[in-house]
Amino acid sequence: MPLNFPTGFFWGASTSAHQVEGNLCNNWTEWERSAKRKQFLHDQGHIDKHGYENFLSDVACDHYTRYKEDFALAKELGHMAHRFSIEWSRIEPEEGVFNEFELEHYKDVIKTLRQHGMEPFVTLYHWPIPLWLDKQGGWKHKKSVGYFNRYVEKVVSYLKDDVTFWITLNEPTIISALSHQQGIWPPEEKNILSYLRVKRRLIATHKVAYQTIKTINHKSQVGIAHNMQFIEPANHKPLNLILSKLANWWSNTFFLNQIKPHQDFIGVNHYFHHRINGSLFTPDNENKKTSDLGWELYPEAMYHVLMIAKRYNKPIYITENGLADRTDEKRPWFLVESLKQVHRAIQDGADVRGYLHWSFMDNFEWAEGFWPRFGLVEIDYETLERKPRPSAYLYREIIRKNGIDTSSPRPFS
Ligand code: IFM
Repeated sequence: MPLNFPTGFFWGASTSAHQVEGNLCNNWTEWERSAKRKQFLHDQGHIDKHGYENFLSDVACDHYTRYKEDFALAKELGHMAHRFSIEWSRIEPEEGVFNEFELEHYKDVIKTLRQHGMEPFVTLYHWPIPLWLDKQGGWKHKKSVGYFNRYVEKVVSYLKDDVTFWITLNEPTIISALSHQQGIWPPEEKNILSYLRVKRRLIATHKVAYQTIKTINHKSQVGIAHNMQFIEPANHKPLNLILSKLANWWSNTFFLNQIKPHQDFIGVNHYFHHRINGSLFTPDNENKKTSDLGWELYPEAMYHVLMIAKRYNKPIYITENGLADRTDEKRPWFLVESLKQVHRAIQDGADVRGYLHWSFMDNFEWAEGFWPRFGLVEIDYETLERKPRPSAYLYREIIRKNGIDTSSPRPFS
């Protein structure tokens, strides 16, 4: 039985500037090159295992110069939409100084997408910040809301006629936690007060940016890409029920509730499932199937997060979903099974209007570097050759049919 998706459903993939463009100068590139980071990687044995280059974003996929070739390939692979991010440090390399050349670059990126019939989903902040802001304390600085708004005003005014879908912030709950609570990402802070302050500031940042974008073009559709996790109790013990509710509130609904009137759609980035059994920090997952990063592959979780998103009565776009799978043995199975769950959620009333796979191509996976391979398209980092994986062709078939053919199940190997 084929499972058909709604007419006009957006099929495509996502990337972000720092992970694919190359040749950047921002707080992440500085952190990647710092002596402290190098020492850490060395002490942990990561350099022996993966090589130091793995941890330096450097030229990345050189997407900055190859976007035309990449979009031609996306078109050939049937994509109808593409999510990418604009790099703040390119647009405003010095405080208050805007680079027209870079604005024109992104205008051409969007024009190229449109020439190929692809709808751009444009992210304004996908984690790195310009060095001048970093020196002032980044998101901890009171003025960061206004700084971001000034950048948004500049970019959106420039591109207002070319873009409908704007994503102000990518996964604000994740960047605030990993950078300021867990101390894994720059600036490596483990300070609960900083964490709460940054999270609160990102809420304000989104609200202000939302108003700015809508004022510039009221037809714009504005939201965030929110990391949504399926959190469930492992059993009926009251403690697990309470902890699950608490974690679900903090990770999934708190941020969305705070910005409720300031979003035209819910952008869902989905990767994780947590079975809570006595602890908020050590989930008790079965992990029957896992990705190359050891993350559990549990497609049913997609259904549950979409049903949470449905409560907001807004259109939903899946702005990220995917897995690290170098050999592409698991991706076909994961893709089809996840899409079955998307279909199920649509049947149950979720207004899902698009699916953007993470990622279009292999890229720089933050602290892990280049080794995790998330791409529908494989990158040979020696030659920068692009090579679609088999799952990219499977996805093309799904897009062509606007649905999944369940009569030929995909085995999981
Ligand atoms: O690579 C990231 C992306 O930048 C944000 N969402 C999760 C992806 C996989 O970890």
